[in-house]
Amino acid sequence: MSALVTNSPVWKALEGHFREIKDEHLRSLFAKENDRGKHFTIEDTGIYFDFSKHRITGKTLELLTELARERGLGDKIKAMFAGEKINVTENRAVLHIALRASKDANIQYEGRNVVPDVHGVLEKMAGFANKIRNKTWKGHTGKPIKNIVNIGIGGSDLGPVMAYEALKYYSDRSLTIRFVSNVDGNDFSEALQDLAAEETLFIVSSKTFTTLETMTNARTARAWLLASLGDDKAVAKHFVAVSTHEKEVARFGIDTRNMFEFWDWVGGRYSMDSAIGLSTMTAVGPDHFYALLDGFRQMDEHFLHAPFSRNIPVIMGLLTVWYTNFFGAQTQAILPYENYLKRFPAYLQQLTMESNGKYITLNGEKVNYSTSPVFWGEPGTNGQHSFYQLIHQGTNLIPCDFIGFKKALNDLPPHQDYLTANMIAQGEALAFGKTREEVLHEGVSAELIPHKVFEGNRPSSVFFLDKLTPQNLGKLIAMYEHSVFVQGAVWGVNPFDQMGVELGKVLAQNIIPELQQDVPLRHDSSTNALIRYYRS
Ligand code: G6Q
Repeated sequence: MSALVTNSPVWKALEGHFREIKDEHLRSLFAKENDRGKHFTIEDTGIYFDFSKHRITGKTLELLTELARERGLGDKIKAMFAGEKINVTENRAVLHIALRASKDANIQYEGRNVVPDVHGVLEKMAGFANKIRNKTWKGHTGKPIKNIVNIGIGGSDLGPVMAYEALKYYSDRSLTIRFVSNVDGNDFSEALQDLAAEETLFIVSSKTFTTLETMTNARTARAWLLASLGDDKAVAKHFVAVSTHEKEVARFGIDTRNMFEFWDWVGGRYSMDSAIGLSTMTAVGPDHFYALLDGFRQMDEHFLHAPFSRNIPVIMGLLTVWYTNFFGAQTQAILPYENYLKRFPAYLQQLTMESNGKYITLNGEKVNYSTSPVFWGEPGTNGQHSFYQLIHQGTNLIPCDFIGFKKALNDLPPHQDYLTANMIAQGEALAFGKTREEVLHEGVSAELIPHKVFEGNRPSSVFFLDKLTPQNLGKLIAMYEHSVFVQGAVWGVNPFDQMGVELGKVLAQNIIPELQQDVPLRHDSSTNALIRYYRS
């Protein structure tokens, strides 16, 4: 018998329940239940999570949490925290939770506690970050380092970029921090064009240290440095590496004493709080980085211990399943009302879609249901002046995550009030819309009425926090990491491999020599023609 979730009794019950409530409007759900706006909220770890504006009832939640139990979510969470090799297709443990474990924790992997290793690397990172920040790390000509350029891609870039932008307020403004990811040389050229080599240090971040884009950029960086400083010895003072592969790092010519290690039990997209966060720590300082880790840890503990019905990532993950598989929603919008979180949606795209964008289950069966929706978004209020139109009146149902903060980092009255008012108003308008009667009452002419009516009944969550601190950022990231885990558990896929990305890493390798030399081509007629066009 197939183990697909669609065959489970609770799934069948959810299908029946969906038929009962699918046409119910949020207006009527709120009318029926006076304190719905309080009832469907969870306040924990300093996050106020309002999920009352979702098309659910108490019964929906009961069934969804029952589904999570039936899918063994509790055991799966315990297995992850216990260091079991739950990434079965790569035969690896999934221990990003160990990256933020407290010093006295004991997390066993293959018979040894990994926590001392984690803290050893954190201390080494702090030593490096402090030397850069207090200007005692000198470049080849004796000048202190003013510019840090992180070279990495995917999981070795998106987290660091997002965190740097998110925590810029806390960063040392005497340092210039840049990121180069794309193999497109324009990325490198623009990032480096106004930097002096003698004041620039490259952090080459790559788990494997073999990724085409990163190694190409790293070699170009070395050539750029040597063109200016002219001495191979300069490399040791201007390059450090973050990797799991000591041999490859040495082969590149980086002194392995300047290598910051992480481990194969940390997935790329789950690695921003490992040594991959070296640029983040250098920018904001070790204390803020430790506060970030503390935020992650608080959410880990909440996820591990809170009952499913009060568990923020569990409810989030189950809501995504509810809309994806029952309402047929194909996308979910991430809308932070905090400009410093402008790269947060891009970061979450990788975390969510690379994790659960899979049609084969852990049992090797092909699914007969949708898995990860497309995640996308932009900071509010900018999005309101562009794509929100489609969310309000388009033909797709798009559940929205609003993320807001009570306090602004740069307090410029009345900006924060206006920003927050917009966030709250959008959720209200999406849920309740504007009826024909209300439009009529405004004296709108008859032919315009259908255009000005808003059906509403469009769901959203609000995540409200005090202010954007490193700690709160850590909580938000861990919250999404764990909600992705919940979705993966229900869908029965492995959120921790990335065969599609691996494919991309080899495909271009075949074509590179064919672009560079006139060799016989054996592809399809379209691919052959494109290669010939480039060559010509
Ligand atoms: C992340 C992915 C992928 C990876 C990059 C960079 O989960 O596996 O985005 O992070 O391909 O890989 P390296 O760090 O090995 O260069």
